[in-house]
Amino acid sequence: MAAQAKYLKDYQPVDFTIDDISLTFDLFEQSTRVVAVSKVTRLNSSATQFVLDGVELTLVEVKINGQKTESYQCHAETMTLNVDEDSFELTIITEINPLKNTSLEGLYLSGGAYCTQCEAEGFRKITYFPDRPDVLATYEVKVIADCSFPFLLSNGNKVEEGELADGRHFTVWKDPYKKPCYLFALVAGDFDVLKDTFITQSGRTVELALFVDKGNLDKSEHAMTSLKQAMKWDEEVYGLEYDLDIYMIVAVDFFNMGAMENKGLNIFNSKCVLANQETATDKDYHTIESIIGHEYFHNWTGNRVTCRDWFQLSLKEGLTVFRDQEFSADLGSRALNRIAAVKVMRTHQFAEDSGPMSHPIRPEKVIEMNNFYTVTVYDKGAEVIRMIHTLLGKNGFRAGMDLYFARHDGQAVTCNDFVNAMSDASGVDLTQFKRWYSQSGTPELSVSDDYDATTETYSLTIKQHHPLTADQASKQNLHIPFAIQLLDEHGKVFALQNNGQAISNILNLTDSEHTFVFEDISQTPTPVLLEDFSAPCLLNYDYQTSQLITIVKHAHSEFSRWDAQQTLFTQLIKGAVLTKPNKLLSADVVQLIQDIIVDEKIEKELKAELLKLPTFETIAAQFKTVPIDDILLIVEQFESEIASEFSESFIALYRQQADHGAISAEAVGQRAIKSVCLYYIAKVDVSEGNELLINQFKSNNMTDVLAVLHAAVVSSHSLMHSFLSQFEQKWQKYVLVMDKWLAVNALIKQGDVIKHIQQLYQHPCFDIANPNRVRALVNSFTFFNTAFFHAKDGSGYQLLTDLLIQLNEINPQNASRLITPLMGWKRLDTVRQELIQSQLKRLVSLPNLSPDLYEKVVNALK
Ligand code: B3K
Ligand code: ZN
Repeated sequence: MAAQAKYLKDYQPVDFTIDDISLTFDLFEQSTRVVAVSKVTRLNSSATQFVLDGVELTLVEVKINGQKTESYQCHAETMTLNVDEDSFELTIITEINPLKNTSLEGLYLSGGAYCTQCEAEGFRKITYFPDRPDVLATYEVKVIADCSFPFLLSNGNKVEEGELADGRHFTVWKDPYKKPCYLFALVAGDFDVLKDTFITQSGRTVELALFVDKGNLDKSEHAMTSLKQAMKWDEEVYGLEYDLDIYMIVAVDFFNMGAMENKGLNIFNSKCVLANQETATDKDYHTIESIIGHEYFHNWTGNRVTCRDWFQLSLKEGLTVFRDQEFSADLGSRALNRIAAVKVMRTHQFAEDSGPMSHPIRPEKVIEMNNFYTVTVYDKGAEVIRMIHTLLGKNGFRAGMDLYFARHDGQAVTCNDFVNAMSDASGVDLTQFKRWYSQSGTPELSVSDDYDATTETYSLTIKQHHPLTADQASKQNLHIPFAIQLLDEHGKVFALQNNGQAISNILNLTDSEHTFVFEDISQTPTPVLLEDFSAPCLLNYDYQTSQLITIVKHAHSEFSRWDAQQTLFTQLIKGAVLTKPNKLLSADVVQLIQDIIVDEKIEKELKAELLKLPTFETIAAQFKTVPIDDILLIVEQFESEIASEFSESFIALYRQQADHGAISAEAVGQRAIKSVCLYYIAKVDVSEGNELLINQFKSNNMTDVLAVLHAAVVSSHSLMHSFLSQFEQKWQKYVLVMDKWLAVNALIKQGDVIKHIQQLYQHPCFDIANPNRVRALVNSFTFFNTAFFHAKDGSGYQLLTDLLIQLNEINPQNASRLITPLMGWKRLDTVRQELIQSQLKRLVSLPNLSPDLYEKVVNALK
């Protein structure tokens, strides 16, 4: 039977709810007994059947008010209980097999420790329960296990513990806050613990505990520091205080996502916790800070106020991503954080929104909910919140958040409830704005302008256009905040005015076309358009190269400078794909790059960004049919020209960077510059450059070491093999670092690349059941080894599909995430289209295709 779709329009409140549940887990690897005692209340007096979800459970017994009953029916994924009381106690005893559970959803074993993952619909793999987020209950949990598992953890506060016979022991946990079952968590294992405390703004002391695999305490400090910073930030910016006496984080190796915000007991992928200078890059440090913050911020946006149904996922995810982005921006560089977020949008979200899985941030139709933890729901969702922030201003937004919590604390609500609180608190009309929640696709904004020197007026005409998407056949105009700045030739900003009245630099677009007129503009201005990426849109404006150079060199906004550089390089590459010139670098671009290299005022990390070309996807987005081979060729040519033109400048710039080996922003900036220099230096295999590579490879800092390894591999440098094997020798026992090695190996561009990757499947550190290992190797290949993944003999597509067929049985969620690079096949040339289609057909014909892959493959083949 094909998997069934669910629709937002069909939402119905529950007939029965569970207000309180007591769970007892008697943990055994292959047969864990779960006793669930629930207080059930009938909400709809005419209902006589209580339907509970349950998957892969062995049912032992059902009791109503303590009496064994047979008055139920079990179906494939539900149990229907016949009921004639308004409130009763329901006892359900089930058995589950954590060892066999490779889906990493429900209760499973990770490296010998028991742990759980219940979002979105994993609680049904633990016991029969109405597994939906609008059933809010208080939980008491008893965990029983062998004493070889010293730590037995669950949500809330520990209220009891003790010894039992046969070398077993137990703990009892009580969570005073009502929560949906997706926030339930249990962990049992042996760990090292980093402890700390945090004193809240009201003076309460909260215990903090970070549980890591034995021997990893030296890699846990950064996560703890990040947690304390997040707790403080949420108090300062939103007045939100933590509400339990203890906050626990457990790091596990087998995890499908980055982390999970279970109430009081976050479970993290170890890769998003563990870091020290030797083993983690500066980017890893940043990721850890942002994910620790993200999960902490969920305590209010997600846990205290949760989602009514899963279609509302962006209610908590879009908002929480926005909050974690602002947290990182306040802690570090606002511009760099914005650049990173916009890269994600342009590289991944735009592609998703123009492909077969296009969906609004509040989807309307879902087969497998796990397929909707997407860049659209998360990152475009965060952009939508950011636009609300822009429209309301800082104070209006804060008033909206305050009202949202005042109205909805302890409830399961909708995106509409959130937007209503925002508009009610601020008085800003968000009626048209709400369409962002229901409309998919990337809006296209076309801008034209006109300057009249005699009247000194400048007019800007902006049109919004909404291309149709796979999921929607009609589109409406959106309310788009369009930020601008007008610069003179030196980068000075013109005041915006009309009729003597100041005009805000945020223009409100609501119709298909608007013309804005600005007076007192003394010379043809250079417009900075969609400043700070004020709306998640594509922009069409016919920039002159000289205008872009003015912005890159003179704009005050660091983001705008980077953005103009991206536009400049993208335009250059796009033009070259069509004309195939012998030389790409014109004199003015050479001058610009040289100026950037020597400019000592530019912040270092920004300088590094300004010296990189746009991502493949950013360039590909410029074409209806993506000319893969041409883009690769031109990018390669462009980079080689930069590398040889500036080879001495890069070496000089490199030598200016002192080696600090620390975590300060300055040190991070220096490493970023050294990395970009080495990237170009490695392309010119000369002895002076090679010396730099060899020296930096000896560093004790992973950012430095990985930069060398990456530069050597992608340039097929003569030192590549030596570096790879030295790295492997040194780190073979530490899997998280070996993930970096796997990822770099997947970028090799020489010899039989497919065979090389197949051989890596056999490497002692590789484990197909571990999502980190698989993603490190395979995503790196499919996303970044573009030439070989898209090889015209189809071998790259086949390699991925072979793996998906295996993973379909082992871990469908992971399989479904890895299929992304095959989804956009309609935008490729006909040869590749056919090759991918034939692989998708292999998948669709599998007898046991999981709902996860089914939903994607069927959409892709439509
Ligand atoms: N809420 C979790 C993600 C759950 C994934 C379910 N497949 C992590 C987060 O967004 O914070
Ligand atoms: Zn989240």
